[in-house]
Amino acid sequence: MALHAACSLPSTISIQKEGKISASLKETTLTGFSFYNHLRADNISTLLTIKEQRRQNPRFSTGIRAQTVTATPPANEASPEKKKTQRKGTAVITGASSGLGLATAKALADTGKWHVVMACRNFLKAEKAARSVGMSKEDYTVMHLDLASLESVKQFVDSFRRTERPLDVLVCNAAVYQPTAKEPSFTAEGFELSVGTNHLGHFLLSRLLLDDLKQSDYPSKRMIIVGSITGNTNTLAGNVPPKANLGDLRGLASGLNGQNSSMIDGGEFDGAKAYKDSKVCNMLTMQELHRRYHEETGVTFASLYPGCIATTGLFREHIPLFRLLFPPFQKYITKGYVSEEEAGKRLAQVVSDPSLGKSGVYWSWNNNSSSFENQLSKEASDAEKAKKLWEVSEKLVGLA
Ligand code: NDP
Ligand code: PMR
Repeated sequence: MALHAACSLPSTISIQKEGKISASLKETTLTGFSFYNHLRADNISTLLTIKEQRRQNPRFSTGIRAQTVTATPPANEASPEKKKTQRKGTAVITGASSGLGLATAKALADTGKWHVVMACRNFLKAEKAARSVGMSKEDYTVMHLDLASLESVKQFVDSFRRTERPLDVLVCNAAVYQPTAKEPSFTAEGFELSVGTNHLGHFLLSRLLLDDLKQSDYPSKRMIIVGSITGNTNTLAGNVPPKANLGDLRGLASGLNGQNSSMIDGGEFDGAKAYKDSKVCNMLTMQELHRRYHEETGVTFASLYPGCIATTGLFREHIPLFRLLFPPFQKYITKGYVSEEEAGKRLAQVVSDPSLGKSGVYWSWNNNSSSFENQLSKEASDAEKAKKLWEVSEKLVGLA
């Protein structure tokens, strides 16, 4: 109830409904998944923990690298017949300086099988974050990427190519959430910040890096765009106002620049809705990529809801009372809470587990941490809307 008050939610979410909700949480779609779905055993967890022994590197203490280009050689130099199994994979993760992205980077690095390119807007923060979780210097490279600038996205792609590393997996993870903003803020090119960063920045990045992924000879090439339950109105969480709704995309089509509207559906600015809308865009984009490119390229496209990671920096702009109450609310009432570490292992599975190699899937996990293919909401699986979103987004980022 206090959380309810703290969040200034409209009274349409009644206490009675909340009571009902918490009473029936063991059931299916409320927590974002359905037990009708086929549940699969989580047979990667052992693999992910095999390399739990830390490889603390004393060179960490000698200072922070002031370059974005790795000093370690490209990892694909093994003999042709062995390289598919022997070389380390390279995974680019956007927003790896905190929360889910950092936990995923660590989980992958810990396997000893991955080199992680941490694509972050704050170089020093990312470097410190990698060290703080004990990542070994050989296992990661920090490179600058500000998704709120399309110019920066292009520069990142150029810099990445100059490293001559192959690209085996791209994880579009970074996001901003502005639930308390009264007025919109804008990206360098003048798009509303949440959709501009979470969707348009990643849209351009994924389009530009698709060619690089195509060229990878890694056994399983993947592109993952992090989605969320709150963008899916077929769940309880997705029905907490304001609900995601892209409408007919008129606001996006008119530039999302605040002159006509800063919301995709053309409505009044609402920071929480803008975030949820951006997550719908992420999930639609993943499916459109799958439809257009999976067969031709062999790349696996996937999205996921990793669970409610209530402690991350995502909620940094929320009011202090929300930040205090949200983790216990998710832990004890909704039971949707997961730790950053657990969420990182989940995303790492989507990156590398052979059993999660199917394309076009939105992954979720049940309470036993077993992954399954989840259902997206009507809007988040609307193929026509996905096509329209694709075409409008292409124009906005200068690809069409
Ligand atoms: P965090 O705030 O901890 O991480 C977000 C990351 O995105 C940070 O590294 C942040 O960088 C980075 N970022 C923000 N803006 C930009 C930008 N302009 N350019 C580059 N990087 C940027 O949040 P989470 O870890 O929770 O969020 C990660 C993903 O998980 C998001 O896609 C979110 O939608 C999704 N998610 C989160 C859930 C949760 O419960 N937390 C639930 C479902 C999905 P910096 O460190 O510099 O701020
Ligand atoms: Mg939610 C099973 C119920 C459930 C789950 C799994 C989440 C996840 N939330 C649930 C229920 C509720 N939430 C209920 C009943 C309420 C009303 C009290 C509620 C409220 C709420 C707020 C105010 N929830 C939130 C907020 C946020 O500001 C978060 C948000 O929407 O960010 C966009 C959020 C979230 N709830 C979740 C998850 C995963 C979030 C983080 C959102 C995300 O990253 O998508």
